[in-house]
Amino acid sequence: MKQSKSKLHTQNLSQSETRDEVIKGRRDFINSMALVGGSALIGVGCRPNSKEADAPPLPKVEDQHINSAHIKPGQLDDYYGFWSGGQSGEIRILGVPSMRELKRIPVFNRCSATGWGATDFSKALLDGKMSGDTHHVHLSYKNGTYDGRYVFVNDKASARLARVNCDTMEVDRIISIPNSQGTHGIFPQRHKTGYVFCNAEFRTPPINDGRDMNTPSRYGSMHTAVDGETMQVKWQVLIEGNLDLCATDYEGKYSFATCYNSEGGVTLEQMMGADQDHLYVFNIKNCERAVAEKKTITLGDSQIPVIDARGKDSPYVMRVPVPKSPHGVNVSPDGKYAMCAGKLSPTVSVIKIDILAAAFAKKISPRDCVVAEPEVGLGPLHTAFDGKGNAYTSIFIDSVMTKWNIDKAITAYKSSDGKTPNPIVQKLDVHYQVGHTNASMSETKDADGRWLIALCKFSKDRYLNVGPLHNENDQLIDISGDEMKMMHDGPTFPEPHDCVIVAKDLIHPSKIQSRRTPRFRMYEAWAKEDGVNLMKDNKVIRRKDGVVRIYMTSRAPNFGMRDFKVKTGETLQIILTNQDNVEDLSHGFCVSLHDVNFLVNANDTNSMTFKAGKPGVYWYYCPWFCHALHLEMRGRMFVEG
Ligand code: K7E
Ligand code: CUA
Repeated sequence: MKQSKSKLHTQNLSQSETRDEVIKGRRDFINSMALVGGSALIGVGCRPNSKEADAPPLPKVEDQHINSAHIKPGQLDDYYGFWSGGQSGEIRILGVPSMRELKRIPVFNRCSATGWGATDFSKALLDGKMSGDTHHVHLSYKNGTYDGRYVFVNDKASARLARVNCDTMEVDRIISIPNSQGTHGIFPQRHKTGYVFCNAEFRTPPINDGRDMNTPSRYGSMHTAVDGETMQVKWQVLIEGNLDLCATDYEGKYSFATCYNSEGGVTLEQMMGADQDHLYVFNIKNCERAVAEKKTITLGDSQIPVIDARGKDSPYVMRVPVPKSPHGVNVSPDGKYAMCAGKLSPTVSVIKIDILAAAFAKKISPRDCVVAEPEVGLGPLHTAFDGKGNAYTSIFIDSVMTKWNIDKAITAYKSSDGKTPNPIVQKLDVHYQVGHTNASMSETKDADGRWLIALCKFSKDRYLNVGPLHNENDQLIDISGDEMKMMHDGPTFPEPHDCVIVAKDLIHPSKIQSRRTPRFRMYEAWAKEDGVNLMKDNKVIRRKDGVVRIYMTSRAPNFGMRDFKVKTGETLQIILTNQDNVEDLSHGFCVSLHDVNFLVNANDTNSMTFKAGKPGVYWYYCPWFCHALHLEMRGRMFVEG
């Protein structure tokens, strides 16, 4: 089926021209709202309420019997999808292409099922905070592809970075990013587990202790380098504008950050003021040199070295001018280009990475690094790749995915009319208002052009009505052929901003709890202090500091202690070790009327601290169905006055 790209293009356009009026009407409504002003684009809270809007959409997903996304019962998926959980503060693991949700990893949230947020280890990590806003999930790299060790995720709400250990699929570290608010774009280096860069989206007074509150001209934001191995903050670069999305190159030379508020505005109108903003390019070697040579400052209580790069281009940072309020930045799998999506401009600016050095050396101007700027549609946000020379940009206002050819875009940019050849290959409708997109292995040198995900912010009438809070709609698109084909709808709980799709062979979690994470170092230290063998002993230790540590074991369908005695008001610490070394055999520990409930996996130890309540008998029990006598797996806590 040889078909010229241009023919395909015309076909698809004519297809969408004859598209059902219902959808057209609906979309026109949204577009008109979005075009009224920036506010509509940012808060498209204005859902259509017209009669047309309630009409059912066309059945557009491919039938299941010809659907390449169909995974039979018992069949395994080809990819792990790591989804950010948005406002839920968690990470989710989906199987791709089935889009089955396989797991939720609590990160910044309180999770009743696992006890995350209440267990001793998680409580220490979370430091009293119970909510988060995750946007960007990325894995650690080696030589341009995933090394299967860590998942990093940001918390925009409290300016934190968390790391999940892929062995246990649990969070092992959470750190706060100093001098920052709105930690948004993050991206790890791709040549090795080096830095994870974190962008502060909100400009604040550099020392934010009450000074300069009403002097926004003094505000700035931070590009922060965190060591992905030790999770220590190494250095920061202070910038005048704000920093939105983040990306790294493949060689460890540069990191990128989009800036939609080069105006330094504090209101929406001010932030939208200029027709031009920037892609910041950070020169990592030069930054490291400045840190080594102590050409840095410190701010307030923070001891982290800060490079003050506000105001003008320097050896540390260069500002590539790009049109109006850019959003996503994504680097192509061949490492050659950084794609900067225009958001309020219908374009994607293509920045050629290997000529950035010449611009840093002032041999060419920063704008000369832009080698293409194809028009892709209204409201371009993020770009994914198939490894075959095509880019796929999510178009928020138009609700389409635009497939475009990178080489053609570069040729067109150089051509006399700036438009020939037409780089646009196809536009595919998605439902509705797509934010992020990603493709299988797209963020690695091994992008394989198999699957594309559109994370749609609105689902409207796509599913059964479940009340005012609608689900999001994640759509799966087959990109293995010449044409994009919609294969699957997947409703998700708000709001997965982003996802990455990882070949299954790269991820190898343990099936039985591995006891090599920082959590176990904590328990081993406690056991040593108390002279206890975690794996065997069932003991109540009354410590000098007043804490009563109750070491207990479990083996289906028994706890190692049938009962124990404590006093009202005593601080109790239950440390439960699951002796069952059997795949999929989890127990848990729940103490009636005490708000104590946590999970203990096979070969796991977990713990929670609480105060003994009023005198009486309180049953503790195993909340995880583990055995025919699971309901009998319980014991009594005697609380004496
Ligand atoms: Cu585009 Cu937070 Cu990644 Cu959402 S950001 S869409
Ligand atoms: Cu152990 Cu139920």
